[in-house]
Amino acid sequence: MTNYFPNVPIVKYEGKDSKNPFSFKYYDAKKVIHGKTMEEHLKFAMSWWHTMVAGGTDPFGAETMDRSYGKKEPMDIAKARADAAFELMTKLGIKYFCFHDVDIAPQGSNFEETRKNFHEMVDYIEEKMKGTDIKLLWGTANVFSNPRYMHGAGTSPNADSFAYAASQIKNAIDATIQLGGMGYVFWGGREGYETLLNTDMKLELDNMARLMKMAVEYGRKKGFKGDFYIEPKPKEPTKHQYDFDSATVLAFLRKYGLEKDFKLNIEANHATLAGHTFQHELATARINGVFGSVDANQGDPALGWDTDQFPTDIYSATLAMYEIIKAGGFVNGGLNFDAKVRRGSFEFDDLALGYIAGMDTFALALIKAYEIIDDGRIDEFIKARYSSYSTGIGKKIVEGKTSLEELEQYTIDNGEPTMESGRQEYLESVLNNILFK
Ligand code: XLS
Ligand code: CA
Ligand code: CA
Repeated sequence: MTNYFPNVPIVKYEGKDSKNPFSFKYYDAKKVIHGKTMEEHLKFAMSWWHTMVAGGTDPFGAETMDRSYGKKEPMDIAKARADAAFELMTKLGIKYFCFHDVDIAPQGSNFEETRKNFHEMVDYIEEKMKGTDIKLLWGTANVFSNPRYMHGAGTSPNADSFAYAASQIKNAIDATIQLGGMGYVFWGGREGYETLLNTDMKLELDNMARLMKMAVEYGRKKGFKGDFYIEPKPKEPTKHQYDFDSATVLAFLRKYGLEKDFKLNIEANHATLAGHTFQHELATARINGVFGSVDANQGDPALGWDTDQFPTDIYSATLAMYEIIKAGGFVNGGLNFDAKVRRGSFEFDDLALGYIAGMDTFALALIKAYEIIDDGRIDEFIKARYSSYSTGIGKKIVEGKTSLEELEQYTIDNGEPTMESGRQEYLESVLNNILFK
């Protein structure tokens, strides 16, 4: 193994009383909880872009982190990054990774050259995967950074940009299949608009669906058995992103008949940008049968943008795990840390410490979510709250066996409803009681 992270040991579970920063306090990979190991429940993944590539730039400043691993030539840097990625994943016990095409290989001077670099790096990574149990969670194409996508990709007014994006997506699907990935993500980076004064919204959405249909047809033809995902986000970079939130994406999928091939990849920070909680977005996906995968990170409530921080909010993470368990857990999906260290956390050690913090947060969240379910007070309360639909007139409503006329007669006979408290404060205290016991 390479030694790009000399201070980072093979990180082990040492329990909650350990003071060793390079140890897990809650994540005990092989510990069985409700019939599955923590590792199987959580399916942690590393995001290539934030971890191996991003150097900490922001609109006001240059990179603070060197991610060239002592190499000069673009292909040498790409290979060193792959070596470093496998070292880090091995040391942290992370078994999955996710990437965009542009993350793993340098751009050439034209499409063909870029494609050649890309496939060379896919082969390189395939080689690295051999002899490890590290897998690809999902692949995707970056069709938002290059200037040719300034007006969008699938929703660009320029058909040549659309075609370019389609070509990138084709190659990224090929790579996903080659590396055995079970997911392919569409995050609509610039699929949205700044002003309706220059936008044909209907054509843009129709075209986006056309691109997705072609991707499904191509992927299935090539033998891809996994899930396609849309990752909702309400804004940033465009003012209005078309994939605003889970409910909006669901309506899009159903309108264009894509709901059988697509599920959702829900990101915590995107949920909060949409004015929802992470739990709300997961619950919406769950009750509509489109829960797929998760990008676990968090925003900062005092900042209105996508800060992609490693998740440490145990309250939000626990309620997210509660939803994920209720959705039946991950099948093809997993828990990708689409998270980056802060610009000031520029040392290599910080990367490992960021992942340890995030993995421990979700490990504890998994334990606590099952405690909530086993405790039963919250689920029983919800069940009891709707018990009027199990008998009498409520049962008739649910079974579709009544009418406005009958309900009117019922109301005349029944009079005013007897109301019951929603007990929110009590339930929040139950949650605290379980979290901090
Ligand atoms: C950006 C998105 C992006 C997707 C993959 O906000 O989170 O990183 O997950 O393109
Ligand atoms: Ca994401
Ligand atoms: Ca994000």
